Amino acid sequence: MPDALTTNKYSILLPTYNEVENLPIIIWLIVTYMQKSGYDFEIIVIDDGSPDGTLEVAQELQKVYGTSKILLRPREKKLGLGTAYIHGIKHATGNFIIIMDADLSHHPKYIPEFIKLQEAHNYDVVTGTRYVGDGGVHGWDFKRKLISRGANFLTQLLLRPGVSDLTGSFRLYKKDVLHKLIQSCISKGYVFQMEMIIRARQFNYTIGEVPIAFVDRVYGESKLGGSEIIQFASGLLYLFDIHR
Ligand SMILES: Nc1nc2c(ncn2[C@@H]2O[C@H](COP(=O)(O)OP(=O)(O)OP(=O)(O)O)[C@@H](O)[C@H]2O)c(=O)[nH]1
Ligand SMILES: [Mg+2]
Repeated sequence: MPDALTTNKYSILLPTYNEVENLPIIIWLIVTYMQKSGYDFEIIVIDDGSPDGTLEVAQELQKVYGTSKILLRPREKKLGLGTAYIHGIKHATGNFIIIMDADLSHHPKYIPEFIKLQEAHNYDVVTGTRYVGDGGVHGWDFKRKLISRGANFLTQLLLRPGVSDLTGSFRLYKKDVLHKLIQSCISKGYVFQMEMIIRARQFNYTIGEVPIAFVDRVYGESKLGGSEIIQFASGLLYLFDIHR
């Protein structure tokens, strides 16, 4: 057994924009769960010039946990999530990449589960899902649940991707797989996460799923609004088009 304990390394990408309250907690949780399970890891924080001082807090955390565990790869200004991932991958020394939000919506306790499932089947991608088994969403109002469910239902209907949660962003990838997927994706925002899975299917990558409980952010601002819904609808049509 466990090969992963000796040879694999997991680079955890944390894109941040105004996560000053969340960052210390998420990093503490990641370190706790990763050390407990014995996997080799590094955390790469990609902060896009947050005005709330996230980067300064990240620098303090780096002093606590060490420069080999916490890598800081900041950018000058808010340039979006897609390019934040690309930027992070460039600096990743692991052969696996884990992508997660820094706002505590994605609990680090699931990371070892992702890794174990990946090892068991040699999956190219493992994705968290809110829509099967013990998965679920907490803290969302009815409108947001309806939008998320509706978006997912429509997508399942049109694209039949064989994966139950397309808009989630808590995932584990083989590094070369993620690299190829990001380069082939052109969507932005929520649609980006969906396109990643649709493309993964096109390339015949194997995908595993782990049920996760998703918790809405407590600190910081949420920004789902009408423009996201329109963006989603047009993105879905685009994916439907490339899918045929
Ligand atoms: N580096 C970087 N990180 C970003 C950017 N936009 C968002 N993030 C981070 O990406 C993660 C996901 O963004 P969220 O704002 O939580 O998006 P969401 O979950 O769809 O929406 P809410 O949680 O409701 O606000 C969080 O860790 C953010 O701090 C960006 O432009 N650059
Ligand atoms: Mg969030």
